[in-house]
Amino acid sequence: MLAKLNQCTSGLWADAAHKLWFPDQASTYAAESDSTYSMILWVSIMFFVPLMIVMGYFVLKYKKAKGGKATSRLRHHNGLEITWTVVPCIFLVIMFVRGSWGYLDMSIPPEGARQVDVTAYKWAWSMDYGNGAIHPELHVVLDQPTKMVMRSTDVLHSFFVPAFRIKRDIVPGRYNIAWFEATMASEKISDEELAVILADHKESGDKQWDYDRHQVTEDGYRYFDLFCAEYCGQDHSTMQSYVVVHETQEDLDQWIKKISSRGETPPAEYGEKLYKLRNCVGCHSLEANKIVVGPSFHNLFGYDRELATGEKVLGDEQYIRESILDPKAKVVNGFNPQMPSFKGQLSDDDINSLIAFIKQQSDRGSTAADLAEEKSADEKAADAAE
Ligand code: HEC
Ligand SMILES: [Cu+2]
Repeated sequence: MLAKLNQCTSGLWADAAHKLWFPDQASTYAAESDSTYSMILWVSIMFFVPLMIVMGYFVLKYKKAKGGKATSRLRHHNGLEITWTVVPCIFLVIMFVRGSWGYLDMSIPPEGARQVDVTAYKWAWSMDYGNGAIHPELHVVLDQPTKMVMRSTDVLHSFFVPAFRIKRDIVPGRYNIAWFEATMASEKISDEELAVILADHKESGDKQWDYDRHQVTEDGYRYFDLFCAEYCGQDHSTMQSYVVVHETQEDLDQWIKKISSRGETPPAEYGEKLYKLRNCVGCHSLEANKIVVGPSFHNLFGYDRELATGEKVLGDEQYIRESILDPKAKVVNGFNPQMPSFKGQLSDDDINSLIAFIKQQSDRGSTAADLAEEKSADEKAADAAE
């Protein structure tokens, strides 16, 4: 009987309700989750509304008239007592059973699921696809289970993709596992359309890719939203990412290859890319007097900084490297030690690229070696001219 009630509560109600106010159903969980939700909602409404109507009616009907006498209380009615205990109980058991089925399914990743290591930190996401391929967007393959091993480097965050009906807290100090299987691929727009959007982006002068404005990723894919669903501090509301569902494994592999290596890109240019991708931009501006959460990168290189301890230290390669790997070792005066460590998240080459980029932001960015090189190049050019 349970199963039957179950069935009839899911289909109808769920269908009508979810189209009204739910996002796409884009994972294997979505339909089941929605129907459980709708069932609980409608059962609650079914009890709440009649109860309130009857209560209101009785309040009026049995209102004590002025000067009238109070009537005696009704003591007991077995039939009523049993009915209003047993009937809600049946509904509660159905809710519990359906909830547990869903929960168990979400808790146990199937074997052979593809793994992505997810790191949440104030206030961004970083997805590690292995072999140094790290990106803030989550990319997965259609109809294939993806298992996420998630950790936080600072406070409590929560992984939430509404279209997949998946939400999992990320508690610092432990691994938090979740999995899902996407059932709706992200459309890829044509190269011509993408070219128009890229031109628009360039023209806007935005430092970061504006997903809301462009409605596609930088690679031209439509996406599902990924939010942090746990209030985690100042910029919690901007702690968003984007999920792209590739139609085939090859398509995903190609994308991973594209993001994984610097290749021929010059270090400073690649450093700028990392500055955005790893969300340094969320806390460090490039303008002289603009403080976001941390100090600006403008004239960081080659100048003295004052530390919280009162010491002075020169902003050189060694200091920047240490600041990235072990930010709490030397805290800049006037700032909270809010920066997450990027140890194990950036390769040596990544760090060198970032340093090259930070150098560019300083008028003392050219080191003695650079100057000597420039000079010898000038001399060579002069020699050649003669
Ligand atoms: C959550 C915000 C946050 C993020 C993200 C962040 N930082 Fe920081 N960073 C800070 C704060 C706050 C300070 C100053 C306090 C300190 O020294 O720890 C700082 C200090 C620094 C310093 C020393 C600056 C100086 O003026 O002496 C460097 C270099 C630095 N960060 C580089 C980076 C790089 C590179 C990234 C990205 C890979 C990054 N940070 C990401 C918050 C952040
Ligand atoms: Cu968060």
